Amino acid sequence: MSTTHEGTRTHEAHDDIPVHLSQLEDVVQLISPTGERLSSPGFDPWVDDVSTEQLADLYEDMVVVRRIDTEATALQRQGELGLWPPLHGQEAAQIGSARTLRPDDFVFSSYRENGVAYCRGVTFTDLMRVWRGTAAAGWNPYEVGMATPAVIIGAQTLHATGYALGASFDGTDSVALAYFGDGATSQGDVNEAMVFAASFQAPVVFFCSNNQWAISEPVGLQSKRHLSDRAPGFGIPSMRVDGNDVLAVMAATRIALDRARSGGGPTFIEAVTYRMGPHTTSDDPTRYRPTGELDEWRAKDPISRVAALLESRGAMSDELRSRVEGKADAVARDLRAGCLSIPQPDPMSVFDDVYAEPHSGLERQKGQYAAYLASFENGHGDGAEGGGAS
Ligand SMILES: Cc1ncc(C[n+]2csc(CCOP(=O)(O)OP(=O)(O)O)c2C)c(N)n1
Ligand SMILES: [Mg+2]
Repeated sequence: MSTTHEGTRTHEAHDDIPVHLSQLEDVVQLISPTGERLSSPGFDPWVDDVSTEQLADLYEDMVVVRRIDTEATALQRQGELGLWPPLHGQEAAQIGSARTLRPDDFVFSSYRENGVAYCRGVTFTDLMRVWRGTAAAGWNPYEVGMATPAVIIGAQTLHATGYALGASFDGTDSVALAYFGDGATSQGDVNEAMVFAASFQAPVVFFCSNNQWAISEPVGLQSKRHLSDRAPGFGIPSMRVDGNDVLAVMAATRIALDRARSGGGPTFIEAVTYRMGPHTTSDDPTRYRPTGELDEWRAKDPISRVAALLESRGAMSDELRSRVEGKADAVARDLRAGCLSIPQPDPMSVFDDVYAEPHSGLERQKGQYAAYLASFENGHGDGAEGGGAS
């Protein structure tokens, strides 16, 4: 394997890579799991400017985002959300990458990048809409520079590549960043996007959060090599970083953004992380996850290693702890209030905005649904007095 002066990998053979890939071997790491600042010559210059105060801000972001996740999970368990896809464990991958973006860059994500949405300025109410089942899309993408999440695995990589091409045709240096999972790399769309991006040198960053699982399928089953090794076959340079290390993620994303902005085309980043929770609140990982794996990854927690680094620099004060806790508490309160404030839409509005023009098939379905709703005592089909509560 070789590494360029920028720290990115070229496409030489890797015959020594083990088949079981759920380990942190062969990754770029700038903060060890126990909080030591490690050196990596190709990556250090890209985060030299990150001061201890900024590191504390990244720590705050990660704690807040974990709290968003915990609160949303509680809301789902309390019947206020239909579903929630937890990001617990993936905070550094999301914060480290999203905090490097400019407002005029554009994010295309999967359903799990709720921490990225937080960084882009999506409001808590908007974040909750789809999971509460009250909207098909929660926000206006142009207001925050982030498309609404794709549930169709990998589809957003095509959107990102197209957007990136458009940005370069417009003569801007904005970059599109596509977030997707390890499982998505087996999807046709992702492979097509990489071919297209390489052919036309689109300013797009492919950010793969390898959280070791695609629902119940381990990454080692779908790929016998590191996922980052796939990209060079498309002519796309790649990096494999510790996705639980906020600085390594930040450095890699900055390298990729810089290349894209300066006409160097796409980059693939594999952020090696771990999904500590279930796939969604409908999943039970104890049915397929090997015993001990969770504990193994708990020891590599993205938040505690930054806390340890801050501690070693004498920067982990009671004041910082209470500031961060206060912020997380406030965010959790706002998230809950925002969720509960979302009005129940009129059931018939589900037919709005599906087709540009009305047609007989739609009218027939509307009639059938209206008759179904009318068959309930309150005429709303939800058993609630007046149909308002959920
Ligand atoms: C095209 C398509 N196929 C299958 C699914 C069902 N599905 C939902 S999530 C998922 C696994 C995705 O795994 P990964 O890409 O690793 O992302 P993660 O959920 O781990 O973040 C699958 C197969 C889907 N949503 N879209
Ligand atoms: Mg996955």
